[in-house]
Amino acid sequence: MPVDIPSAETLKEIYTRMWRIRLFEEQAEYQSSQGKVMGALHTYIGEEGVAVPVCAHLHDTDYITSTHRGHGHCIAKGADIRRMMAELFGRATGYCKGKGGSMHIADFTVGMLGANGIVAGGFGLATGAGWAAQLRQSGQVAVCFFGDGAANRGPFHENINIGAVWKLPVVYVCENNQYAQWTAQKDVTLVTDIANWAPSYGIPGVQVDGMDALAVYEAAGEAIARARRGEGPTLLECKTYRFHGHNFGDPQMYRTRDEIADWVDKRDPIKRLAAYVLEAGIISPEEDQAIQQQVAEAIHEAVRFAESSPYPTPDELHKDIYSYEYA
Ligand SMILES: Cc1ncc(C[n+]2csc(CCOP(=O)(O)OP(=O)(O)O)c2C)c(N)n1
Ligand SMILES: [Mg+2]
Repeated sequence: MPVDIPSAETLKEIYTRMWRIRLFEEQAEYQSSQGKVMGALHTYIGEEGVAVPVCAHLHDTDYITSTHRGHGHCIAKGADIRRMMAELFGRATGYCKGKGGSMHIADFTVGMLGANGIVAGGFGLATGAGWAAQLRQSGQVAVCFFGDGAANRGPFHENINIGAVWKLPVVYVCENNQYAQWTAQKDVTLVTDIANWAPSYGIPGVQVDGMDALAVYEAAGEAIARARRGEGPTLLECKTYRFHGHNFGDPQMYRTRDEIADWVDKRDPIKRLAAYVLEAGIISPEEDQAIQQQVAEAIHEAVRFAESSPYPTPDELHKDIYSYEYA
């Protein structure tokens, strides 16, 4: 059992946000099956125990960078689910005016610097945000969420190295769900414990059970406090599992039903936190029901908001596009 247990208020908020991710994405998958969602959809279901307790230590002024699997990060950092749903529906009221879709949602007002379709694309952004915070001496921290697959790309090594040398206030959080698309991690690297890379760059590497929100809360708290003290980055590896396919519609031929059932039935991070908060009397069974109901209602409201919003007009096509012309 971790030593650093969140306050009852924080625990309720963590629990609520984990449900918000789960139900938002179940709804998004349903809406995808109805042809309402434009573009690809990668769900975070099963991994809620990572982003939510990490972000519980952050202020709106702190930064996070995300991945192609970004809804969980957005919701954990406090983004508006109505604008998120509208973006998935391709509507003008969405975060990117309906022109970006799931993989480009950002909300600078809460420090969410963006989902990212480029695997390992968040490293440079988070490291740069950390560098800017250091130059400003603002006390802000940047958290870079990334997958095990991203750890096999160059930006992982380059950014962690420079972050370590410059003692930047960045925490690199690996969501090691053991698969990159349809490829098992063990088939493409002999270093399956990502935290083991940390000593190569002279920083602490910490490994934690990513299905245990309390353990993640404690480990993230230490790493974020260290970054705020100016002592530099930590590489925090959270072992986790995505319950659904890589993307919506993935037939999942690369892993067995038994393996999936083992994680879903025995290690669901929401069930696990529910068991703790109910047992400890922090949330009563009635409150638990009320939380789930309120979250479900808010998500239905987000769907109504999205459906009743207009599509972007054709003249929006060439707006918000940046290009540089060489002379
Ligand atoms: C630079 C780059 N290469 C390949 C892809 C295609 N791609 C999309 S997601 C993905 C797997 C990423 O795996 P991981 O980093 O473990 O994240 P997870 O999907 O498991 O959350 C790949 C290879 C991409 N989007 N960008
Ligand atoms: Mg992965």
